[in-house]
Amino acid sequence: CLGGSCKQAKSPEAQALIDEGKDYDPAFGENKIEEIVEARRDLQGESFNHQGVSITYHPTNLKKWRSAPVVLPVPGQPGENGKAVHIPPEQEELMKEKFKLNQFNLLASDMISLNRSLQDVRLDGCRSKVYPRLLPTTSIVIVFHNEAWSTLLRTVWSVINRSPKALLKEIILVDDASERDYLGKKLEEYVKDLPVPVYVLRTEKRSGLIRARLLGAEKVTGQVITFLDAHCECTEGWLEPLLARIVENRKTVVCPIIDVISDESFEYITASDMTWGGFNWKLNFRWYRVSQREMDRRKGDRTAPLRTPTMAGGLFSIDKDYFYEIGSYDEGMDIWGGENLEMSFRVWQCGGVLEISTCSHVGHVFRGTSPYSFPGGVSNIILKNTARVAEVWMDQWKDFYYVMTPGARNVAVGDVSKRRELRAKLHCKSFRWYLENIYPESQMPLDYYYLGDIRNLESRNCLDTMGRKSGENLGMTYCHNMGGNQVFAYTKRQQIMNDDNCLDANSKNGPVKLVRCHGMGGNQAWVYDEVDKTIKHVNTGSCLQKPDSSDVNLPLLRPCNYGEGQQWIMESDFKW
Ligand code: UD2
Ligand code: MN
Repeated sequence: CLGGSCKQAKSPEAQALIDEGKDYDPAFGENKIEEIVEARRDLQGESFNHQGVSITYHPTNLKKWRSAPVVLPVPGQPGENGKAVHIPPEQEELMKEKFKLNQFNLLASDMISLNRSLQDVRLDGCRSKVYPRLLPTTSIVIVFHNEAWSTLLRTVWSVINRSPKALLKEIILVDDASERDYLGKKLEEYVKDLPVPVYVLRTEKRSGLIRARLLGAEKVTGQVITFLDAHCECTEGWLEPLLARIVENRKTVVCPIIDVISDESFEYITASDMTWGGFNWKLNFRWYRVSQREMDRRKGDRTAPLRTPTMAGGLFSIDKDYFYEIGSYDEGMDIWGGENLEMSFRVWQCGGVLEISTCSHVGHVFRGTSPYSFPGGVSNIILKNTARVAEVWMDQWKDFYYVMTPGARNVAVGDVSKRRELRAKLHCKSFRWYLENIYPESQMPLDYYYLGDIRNLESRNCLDTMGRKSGENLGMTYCHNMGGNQVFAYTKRQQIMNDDNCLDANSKNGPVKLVRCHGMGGNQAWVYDEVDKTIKHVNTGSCLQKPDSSDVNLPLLRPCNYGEGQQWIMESDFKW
């Protein structure tokens, strides 16, 4: 009798398993024995034809197929259950010293178990979700340069501890020419005896994360590649929702919610499921609030997969064949940056889908500054990578990047012809299509009459954001012809905008403020008259006027008098 009951097994196959005695877990009760039989069968390599692609599926929702036993909190050990670690005052000096090595609190990280326990942070609706029992296998690819031992191995352990064994093909660590001894032989020895195959590959010379990931991807034998940064922690149930989306549509690239592991205390802090990825005119990746449009499409269900305009870049799953079909990565990109927007635009424009699965949570240590070197200079590298994104994918909207980022105009982007050929070969859609269909809420206007500086006819000075934030006053100063804070778009929706902010006024005598664009007209609607050269505020009928002598940096809103002080030129001198 098994599991305390003496019922007959429901099939001879089930009986055979019971007789074998190995695979039967009483915790599941006898009713579940069919599942184990089925699981067994699938493990023997049954495949399934999905959208013309043959995928070998494996069982998931049987606890006994986990890669390792459930991790329980270790009483007394710092950081268990994702709690913050507190450093005693006498160790503060040491803490500060160690912080410099990786730009996070290494002393705290080293005090925490490599196996630390975490809360199950999922929404209730996620916990009760039933995923297809048959899911593809995945290989995890983690690239690193000079990563700390404890964060790297905690990433590895969190994958092992919280992934179903049958789904986890292997973990591939790619060392991008690290200069730390422990990442050599010691690492190779350590990973030998783990319950899941873990391999260490090494780049010959510093290649940057993009080419290091390409090296790792080549060795993948699973059906899905899952990329992670080297300082992550996966939580309960993180993997199944990612793989399940790829089963639905193999052209889905799917990210978890990226929770925050504090760089100060290593506390695990859940991130919002109401944010998605966007970008500003500088082509920095940024988080923004999910649009009402997308909430409506998901019928308000926060557990439903979220279509995101862009991804952060570090953490995602992608069908291995699709990864190559759609052009893997741009090998012309160095070290760090840009590849996340490149892949986001490419996936959407070339017929794929980019999602955040709100039921999958993975923590990541976000840092204030980068800990490693950028051979050739940080800004050169990032400007170049980003310029490649703009040149290949953004059509005329690349202008926004160049006007906003003066330094980028002088950077050599290198040869982008291969990537443009890829775009043509895959019959990818235009950036206009992307803005219209995927990201209508974007900071980049779909239609605009003008992009450049706005100069007063009398004073010859230019409107300038002075780098101020939303809610602060618009400024004005001499024209520098460099773009940046002096660039404004005059849009078809009657906005005058710089990056995220629009000129905004709520009374007929001003002040004129910079306020986050809302796209609803109202206080942010302006009309430029090409003949009398006025910029008129629609709601109040007042005109934008140059500052008076009492405050030379503060443009005014005044009743229209059609004098030169209210005349503005929208014709830039600068070239990009
Ligand atoms: C984010 C992404 C990161 C990447 C980057 C843009 C997340 C959580 N992170 O920045 O994955 O998309 O944006 O490029 O979405 N590395 C190397 N060689 C190098 C430099 C870095 O192997 O030359 C490794 C590094 O050790 C780390 C990974 O690449 O494991 C990502 O680097 P990061 O953690 O500095 O990037 P992050 O999180 O600031
Ligand atoms: Mn990172």
